[in-house]
Amino acid sequence: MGNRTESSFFVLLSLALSLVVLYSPNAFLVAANSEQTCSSDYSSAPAEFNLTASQIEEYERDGFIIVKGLIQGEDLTKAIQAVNKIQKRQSIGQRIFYKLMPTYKNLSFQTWRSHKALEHIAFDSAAPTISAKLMGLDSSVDGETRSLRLLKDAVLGYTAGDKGCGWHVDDKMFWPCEDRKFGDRDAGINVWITLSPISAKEGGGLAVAKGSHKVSFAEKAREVIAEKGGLTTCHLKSLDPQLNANMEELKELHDLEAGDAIFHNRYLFHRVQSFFDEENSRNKKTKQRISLRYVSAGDTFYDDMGREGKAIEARGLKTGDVISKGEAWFPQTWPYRLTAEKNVRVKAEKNPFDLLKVLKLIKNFK
Ligand SMILES: O=C(O)CCC(=O)C(=O)O
Ligand SMILES: [Fe+2]
Repeated sequence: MGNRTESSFFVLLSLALSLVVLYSPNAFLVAANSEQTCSSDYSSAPAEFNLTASQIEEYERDGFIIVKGLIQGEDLTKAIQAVNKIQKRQSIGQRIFYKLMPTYKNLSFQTWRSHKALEHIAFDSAAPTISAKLMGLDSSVDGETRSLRLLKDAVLGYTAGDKGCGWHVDDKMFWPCEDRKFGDRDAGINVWITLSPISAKEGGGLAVAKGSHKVSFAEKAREVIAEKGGLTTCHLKSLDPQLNANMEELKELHDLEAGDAIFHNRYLFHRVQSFFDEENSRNKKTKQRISLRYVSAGDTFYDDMGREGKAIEARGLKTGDVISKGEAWFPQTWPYRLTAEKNVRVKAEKNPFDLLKVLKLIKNFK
């Protein structure tokens, strides 16, 4: 190379390098930190977050922590717009279902696949970082860094008169994994983010049973619910009033602003808190929230009657397979998103409120 060509080559090279550093500040950091990382795998990293030792201690003891202002500004505005749009565009099947069983006015799953604002929260906010740190995934085991994957998301809107869901931990429909980690720190995390302000006095938010991820009667409560199959997930109160009363004793409610989040252990009992004054709450807006379920990549899949049909079909998933085998269907979120997974167009699962399914349900009900 001649002198001039050589110097313009280096000018171009350093320009290109500074552009890369400018637009993906974590790229080199991640590549340097993880042995398994190949920089072409790296797509983007979630926001950083410094958790204190006492937050981690609190999470282990109580089974949850509250993070104020997790989502703010434009991200919050766009998420609210997306969630309102989801509610407005509900299918006829879903509207009929709601008339028959008014559980939640707004209810939708895997919304990150079709709404950029919700995808941004699931992958780019600090939610994956905080979850990974609370689960202890940032300390390596046998020299290997563990990673975090998104199992499922849900959009829920609770309005006065809705039945919501009583004390429960998420069943296989919401959490298609084998139950192997009761009481463990890395059992998985449900990040419940309110998009509406919530007051503990008024109700309409999420109640949590403090410490229930570890108490012995929780095991019995899980068994009682599981005995009757998937349709009783929300009905502990009628199945076993005593166990329900035990859960009530652990109940905690919180005042929250839109964008605040509850990070709770996968096995912490939680329930909707209906409005204390239903009549006067009727003219209030629907309390919208999103819920993100994150699991360790090594957790194992559970095939619940083929419900995750598309993932099973595309990735050959069987009960016992590690979640990471699901690739783009259960995408990696931390320490970084994978380019290959981001570029796959994941086929959506069938709408659970498909008109035909709902009509069949009505017929069976009669
Ligand atoms: O928001 C609610 O009322 C219930 C949420 C819930 O059960 C969940 O996120 O798993
Ligand atoms: Fe739940």
